[in-house]
Amino acid sequence: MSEDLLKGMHIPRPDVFDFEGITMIHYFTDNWEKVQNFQARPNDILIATYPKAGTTWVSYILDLLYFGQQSPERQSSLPIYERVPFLEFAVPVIPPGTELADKLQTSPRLIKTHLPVQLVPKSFWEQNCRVVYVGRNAKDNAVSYFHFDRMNSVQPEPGDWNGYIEKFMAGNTVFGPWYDHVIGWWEKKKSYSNLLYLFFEDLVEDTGRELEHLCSFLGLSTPIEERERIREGVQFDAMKKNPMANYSTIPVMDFKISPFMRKGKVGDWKNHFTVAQNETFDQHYKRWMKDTTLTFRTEL
Ligand code: PPS
Repeated sequence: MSEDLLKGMHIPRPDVFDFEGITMIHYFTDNWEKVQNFQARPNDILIATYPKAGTTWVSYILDLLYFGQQSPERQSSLPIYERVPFLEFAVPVIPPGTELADKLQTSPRLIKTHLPVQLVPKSFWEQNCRVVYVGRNAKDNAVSYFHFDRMNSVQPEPGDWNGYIEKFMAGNTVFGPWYDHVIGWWEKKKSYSNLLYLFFEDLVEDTGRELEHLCSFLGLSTPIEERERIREGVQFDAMKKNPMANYSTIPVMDFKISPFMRKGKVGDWKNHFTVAQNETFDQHYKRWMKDTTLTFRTEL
């Protein structure tokens, strides 16, 4: 599709509805039959996250680990959302995620999803695909999601921040409750060994260490110098400047409202939560998370 056509395209804000027990919008369910019947291949790598947990960061890291040495044209002209198709995405600004994934020429194919574990197409499990899950603490995740919903017309209107936290706590943000998402994938890890569970906070704390972690999970022996180059290339400031990684080429986001690469910090929630909001959130959090061994850091 030509850039001019894309710029003129009006994407109406969608309504939410219940879909298989989670809050959804039609942009992620319109292609559902093809999503559910998607044929994964044994060497596919699925990058799974709740929205705004570090998907693009890990996608770009994996892309560079596997294909960073490929042609300079690829590095300068193929945006991340085409390198790593978003499986359930069905917004008429780019081809549906299933189609982009089917057309990928690279091996392994890197595929992104925000689906909760129970809705992932079964072929990924049947093929024993490797899965990298990224979790981010609920407070920063909620803040990031709020700003994303403000600037992205594919998402429902977020309303004000106070109402948004209520919605987040009630599990009514798109893709359902953050709580169930992070726990569902955490539980999956117990029965499915091909799953690496990473944390956004760990990536911020020591990207190099997490890169090593990824390489060992994926069985990659990327030379140290190359790993160091990748570590530098995926720092927040570098990615923010990089049009292939910062989503500036997709027409549905208004960076004047808020950029995709917004802050990239742990603890930004402190600039948003009032003391009262924080207390209510903490109490609610304890109830939802009381039965899990999963813990998150809200500051470093
Ligand atoms: S999406 O739309 O769900 O795919 O978004 P996602 O990529 O999961 O999350 C976007 C947030 O991740 C931050 N980000 C980074 N932080 C630090 N370093 C790097 N390299 C990096 N890349 C992306 C991005 O800034 C969003 O978080 P916030 O808190 O809004 O800044």
